[in-house]
Amino acid sequence: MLPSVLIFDVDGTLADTERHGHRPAFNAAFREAKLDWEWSEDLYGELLAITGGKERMQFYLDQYRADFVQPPDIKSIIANLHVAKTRHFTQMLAQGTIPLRVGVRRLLDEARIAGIRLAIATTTTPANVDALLMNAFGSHAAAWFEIIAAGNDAKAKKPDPEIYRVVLDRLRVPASECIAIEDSANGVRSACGAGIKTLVTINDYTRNDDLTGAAVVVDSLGEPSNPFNWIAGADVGNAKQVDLALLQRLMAS
Ligand code: XBP
Ligand code: MG
Repeated sequence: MLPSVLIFDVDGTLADTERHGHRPAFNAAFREAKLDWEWSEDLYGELLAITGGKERMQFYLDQYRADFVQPPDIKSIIANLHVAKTRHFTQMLAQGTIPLRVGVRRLLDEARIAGIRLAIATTTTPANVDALLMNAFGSHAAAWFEIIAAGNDAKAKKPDPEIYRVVLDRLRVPASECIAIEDSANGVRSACGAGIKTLVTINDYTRNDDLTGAAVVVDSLGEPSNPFNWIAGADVGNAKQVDLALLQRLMAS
């Protein structure tokens, strides 16, 4: 049996957006506001423990900047910084500097041809998803996804399962008919918490994450000319890429 629905995470899964996308966009917003906050690649790896850009900035101040006296209106300062950060991030996407990960386009095409329903479950801001889809696939791509659940669609962000439950509710499908595609521990906890079988494609920021609960872990969705490496979980046989045959095998495992 094939899954009826594939639910994709966005950041780190569809594209490697964090290191060379969100991180420099945050830094650009900080510079613009004349703040001496600068997130290195290593520091950003630690900050990724917290999902959501506004939540991540607050975490940084609380945990790393005891020297910064937080004014009473810190929430609105962070909200304004986040608006600027989203502007920088979407501009970077429009410049085409952040490519899709290996195998993403191929798997989306195969799923659509087979009539598998598609959805997105992400903690990122909706404008970021729109910009990513628009720049990677063109204006018609948002319509490929029946539900795009993002940002404030869930009160509690990943690792809470709420965003996946929102998708299941709106699609009116049981978790048992879906497969989630994620890249991180927070994503796995969220999808598995909603009872969804989860395939993980790790990236450089998440390769040491605790991915307990994932059905299978690979290092990309793979292509015939650029096969994935199996990391953990279900036996994938001789598979070189995540395709419909492998999804079918996962559903049965
Ligand atoms: C990734 C995130 C997001 C982005 C930043 O979530 O944690 O916070 O880093 O996005 P996912 P915003 O992998 O679930 O897509 O700044 O728009 O919150
Ligand atoms: Mg992710």
